[in-house]
Amino acid sequence: MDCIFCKIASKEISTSLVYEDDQVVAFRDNDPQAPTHILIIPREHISTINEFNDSHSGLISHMMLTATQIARELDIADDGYRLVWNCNLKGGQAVFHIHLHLLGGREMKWPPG
Ligand code: D5M
Repeated sequence: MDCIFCKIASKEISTSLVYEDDQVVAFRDNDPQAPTHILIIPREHISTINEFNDSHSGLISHMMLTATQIARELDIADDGYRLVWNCNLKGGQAVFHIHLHLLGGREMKWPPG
């Protein structure tokens, strides 16, 4: 499968790695929308969050906990940050391997565009 995030997870493509374990990889977004912009991806290929089912509950929890841990480690937790899942084209998804955006280091606007 020709998936850029699978290639990042398998280290076929190098990236600015922030964290990795047996389930997830976190790296800096190459088109940052905030001073801190990290993507947390599962090693497993899942195209969109529409595919989530009960078997993914542990993974979803782990991705969220990884994001909050990275936010603390990068010192954006106290000021505040945003976690975003984009789903499908109208949801703003461009890469079809799910990823959780962690954005911080600036004030966020609401509603998002
Ligand atoms: O977000 C997809 C995000 O993925 C977008 O912010 C750019 C980022 N991206 C794409 N390719 C790379 C590589 N190779 N390294 C780092 N970041 C990357 P979406 O929610 O799908 O719009």
